[in-house]
Amino acid sequence: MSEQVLDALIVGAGFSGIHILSKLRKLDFNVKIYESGGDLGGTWYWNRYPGARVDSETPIYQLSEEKEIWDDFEWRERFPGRQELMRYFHHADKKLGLSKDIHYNTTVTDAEYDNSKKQWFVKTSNKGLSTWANHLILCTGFASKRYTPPFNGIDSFKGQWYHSGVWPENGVDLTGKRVAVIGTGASGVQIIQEIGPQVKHLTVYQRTPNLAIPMRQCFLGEEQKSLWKFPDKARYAEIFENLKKTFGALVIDMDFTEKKFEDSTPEERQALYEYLWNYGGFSYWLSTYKEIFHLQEANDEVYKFWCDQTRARLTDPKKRDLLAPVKAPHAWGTKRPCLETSFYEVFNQANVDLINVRESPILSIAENGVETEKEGVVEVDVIVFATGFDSVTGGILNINIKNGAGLSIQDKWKSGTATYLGLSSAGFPNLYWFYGPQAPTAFSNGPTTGTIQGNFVVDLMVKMRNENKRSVEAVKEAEDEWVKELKELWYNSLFPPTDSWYQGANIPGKLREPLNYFGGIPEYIKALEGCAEKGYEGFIIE
Ligand code: N01
Repeated sequence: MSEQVLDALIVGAGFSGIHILSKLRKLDFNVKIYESGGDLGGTWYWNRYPGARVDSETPIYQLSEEKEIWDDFEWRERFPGRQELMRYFHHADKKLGLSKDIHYNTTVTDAEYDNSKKQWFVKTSNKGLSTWANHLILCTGFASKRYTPPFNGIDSFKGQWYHSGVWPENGVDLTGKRVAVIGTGASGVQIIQEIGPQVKHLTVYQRTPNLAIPMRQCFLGEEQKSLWKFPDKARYAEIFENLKKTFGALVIDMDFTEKKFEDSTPEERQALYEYLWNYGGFSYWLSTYKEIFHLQEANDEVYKFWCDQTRARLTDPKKRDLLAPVKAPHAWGTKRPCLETSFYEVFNQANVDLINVRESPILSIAENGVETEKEGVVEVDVIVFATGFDSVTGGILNINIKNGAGLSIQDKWKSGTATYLGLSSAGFPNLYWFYGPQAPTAFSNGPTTGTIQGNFVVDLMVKMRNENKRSVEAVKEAEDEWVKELKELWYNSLFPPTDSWYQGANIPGKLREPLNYFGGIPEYIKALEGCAEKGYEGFIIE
């Protein structure tokens, strides 16, 4: 079953996918979305684990250009939970009629470019559904390929086990159960603090402490809105514009301080840290000193502040040393700092144990529990793998993508990911991706980055339509230049020594390389605008 030729096929119905769908439709392009899930929402469709909520606050974390959506949508929480986010996506659907152009439960498996037609042929897992498309736009997100470590014996486990990224739709009743959680990233932190008070016994397997900071979550009643200085809707358009002038598009009315770390007194710095600590949210830490990510001394000071605050919340000396060690496990912020509400207090409960898998590695999953070197088998009823994703590149590389010469993107990127402007790759015409490799992705607000990149591609498609052009392809030299700039930014920061998904270090065997652009949103916009103003310099359009 093959559809007519589409102007564009979009893969994925999260923020980026629905923004470009709606924008292209308004310009009379013939466009569809293929989506693996059974509903809108992208990452929020799949991440249904207990306590799932976003770490970016209202009103930042939403589509900004679709006034039809935000104008009459009321967020109820400062940091919206998964249900609230799904309510937003359903509201968006009602307003924009998105679903009529979305094929759900449709996973794109293959895409092959035909040089003579100048079109992509796309195959799916859905009863042979396939299509030709002039442009292929991957909105697969940075965390769609789940990672479960290949522990021995996993198939022999007689209880239930789940990955955080594909939690059962109807939930899992963990009341009174013995549960193991492996992993303490953003997903693990949220799961642990949510289920700790419910379960009979919880054993947490930690490899690296998460340097988590308080969320200061609240419901948005009128009183709280005034307390937290929530902006009036009349200011939304201005706020959305201002966001694009800040490093990560993650904070309202703030950015990195003008004043340098070394030009501030220790008292001034302490006062700023305390203010941000009490305000909540990690995004605001991108509003202190740029030097935190470049100067070890600045980073050490922030770590010490974090450590002192956090250690004071923990009662058990052994857990305190594991969760908030005096010596930093890595430079603060070089691995995603997560937000928490009661994560540390949960470890003060008698029913919660913490195992350091660096000292006592997991040997196997036994039929009745998790076996580690020192503890032997800890018996559990349920195991939760909060072990993350083959991030940033995984969603793209999951699809068998081949260019007109038969070269796969997997082969092209074997010795290093190579993109131009973090949204296209030489040798692969009419193919784009958003919120993926070599863009500001991990250091930015998803809806903003997806919108900026989407608008760039929409303008390019309009130009091509007006000029009767049919193919656009990044030039290898332009790509080399982008990768060089990206690497210079990365290797001049404190990020490289830290094992994180920011550089592929969380997946055994994955090439360690900078996967995100650390130049900030304003510089990224400048690069895109500069390219467009110079007639899409770095692309060949034919
Ligand atoms: O995944 P992660 P995540 N043995 O990769 C551990 C976004 N997100 O799903 O740190 C033992 O961060 C691993 O240990 P280590 C957000 O951007 C956002 O939590 O590698 N442990 C780590 O503790 C986030 O950063 C939100 O040493 C093993 C954990 O598993 C990104 O998604 C919520 C192991 C994986 O953590 C990914 O977050 C959720 C092994 N073999 C996600 N392998 C919000 O906005 C891995 N680990 C709130």
